Amino acid sequence: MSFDEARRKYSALGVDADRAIEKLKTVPVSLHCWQGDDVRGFDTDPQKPLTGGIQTTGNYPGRAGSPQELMADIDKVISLVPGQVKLNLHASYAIFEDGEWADRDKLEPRHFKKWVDFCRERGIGCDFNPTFFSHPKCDPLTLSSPHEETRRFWVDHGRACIRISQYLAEELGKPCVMNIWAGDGYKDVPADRIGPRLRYKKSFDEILSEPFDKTKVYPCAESKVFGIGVESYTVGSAEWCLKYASGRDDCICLLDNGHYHPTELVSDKISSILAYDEKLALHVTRGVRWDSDHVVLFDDETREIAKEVVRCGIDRVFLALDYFDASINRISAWATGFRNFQKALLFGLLQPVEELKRLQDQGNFSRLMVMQEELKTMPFGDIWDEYCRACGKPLDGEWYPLCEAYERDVLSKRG
Ligand code: RNT
Ligand code: ZN
Repeated sequence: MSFDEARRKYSALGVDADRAIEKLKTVPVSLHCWQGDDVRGFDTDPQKPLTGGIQTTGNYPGRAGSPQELMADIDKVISLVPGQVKLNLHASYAIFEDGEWADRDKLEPRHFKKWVDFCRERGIGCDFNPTFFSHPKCDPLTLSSPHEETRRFWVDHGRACIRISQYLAEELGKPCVMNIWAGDGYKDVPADRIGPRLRYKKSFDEILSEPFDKTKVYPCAESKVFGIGVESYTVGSAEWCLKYASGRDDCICLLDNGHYHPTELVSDKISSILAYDEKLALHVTRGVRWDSDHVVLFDDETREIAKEVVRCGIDRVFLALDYFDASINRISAWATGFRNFQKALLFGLLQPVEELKRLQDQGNFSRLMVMQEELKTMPFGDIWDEYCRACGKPLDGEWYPLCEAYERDVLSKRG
């Protein structure tokens, strides 16, 4: 069988393919609920524009328009991908019942009960994100607003989200990563750069003053370089988030690889942060020329990120996907990106790490280059197929027809 042959070839390099497969099965990767409905959520008018410097493009039919549809779609994705899925929710996906509605500063754990039931039935954990965008209270700033009433509203939202994250972690018995990202910034050259950054800091401090169990809830700060309509200045810059997280024992740096200048590489940032901090969080995406949130591919940088995660300690990094493509079948977009990141992680786990390090430390850069190049054409696909089989999930070539059938039977019937 081709897997045995492939396993033997890896074994000759000192790599245990069975161990790589067993390990990857246990590594949670957060699946972002927002790919299913173009980041619209359920708590405000779905026709309103997306704000906060992010945008989806495309109008492919079949977008999920209700919690039931989104859950069905997530189930479909889970059936198509190998690995340990975790759900990633935004606060805007609160589920209200019996005509009730609560604004973001008043959200309660019970508004996420349906999601808890969903995750519990599937044995998966849940991560969470306060939603500081697409809402009338963005003035347009949120946590850095000079208007105290606005700032207070968003701090109260953040604190409500800490309570919800604590609830998710407790109910599901799995840690909840709570990521704080706000698109606060200015289109044009600001006159005061430090003022908003000081208010942002004060707001983060106030949010994190809400009590929570540090072994269950992991707040993060996600930085950004710029956004649509906020091209000149972003309050939560890379430096701001690095400094903020490094100054506290209850906040983690979150790196989104779409949030840097196009020649900067997140694969090279991971080890710098892990040289200081115990934990790190990632949003894996694909920027095309800018933070365009294209579907994650099995490309060089995704593989390099995965290799670094493995080498620095896969259990030290909270892994999540973050992209949204509305121009193709959304289930396909979701499954393609999730499968590709799984592939990248498996590829990383199949590197003869110790041997490569030894070559580097010996200064044997010729041999190192040859070996790194040859590793690219090892029979990786056979190990990948075996991993999919071990997870009881469809192989490459098998899943897309199932996606097409779902489009025909379900998505195409949506209004
Ligand atoms: C935006 C950030 C952020 C969002 C999600 C929806 O640029 O990447 O993480 O994509 O929270
Ligand atoms: Zn992100």
